[in-house]
Amino acid sequence: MRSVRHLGVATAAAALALSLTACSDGESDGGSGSAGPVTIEVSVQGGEISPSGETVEAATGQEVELLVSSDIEDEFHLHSEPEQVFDVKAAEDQRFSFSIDSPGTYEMESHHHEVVIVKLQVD
Ligand SMILES: [Cu+2]
Repeated sequence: MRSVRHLGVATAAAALALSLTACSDGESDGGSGSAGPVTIEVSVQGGEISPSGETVEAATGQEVELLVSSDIEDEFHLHSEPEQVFDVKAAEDQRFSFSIDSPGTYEMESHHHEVVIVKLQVD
């Protein structure tokens, strides 16, 4: 199966090139051992929050970065232990970062809207 083998080599080379040039674009690749942060973009606009309850994976101790754009003040509440609270202002591109040291699934809520924004699945 020569063609399959050649395809594998090409894919590996492409992946290597990608990792050399794009080490911090925030893409979660699901457990390659990458130490880069997991970035979660949160939008609060006109009473709508996105994402809305999606599961986001992170490794134990991995930095998780929230990038929040909101049109109102809000309070995001991460149900980790200890709990963490992020004071959101009515502003674009606010950054909050944290990490979680124990495996588990943790909900992050908006207390203003009383909805779950993301579920962090930490392995
Ligand atoms: Cu809460």
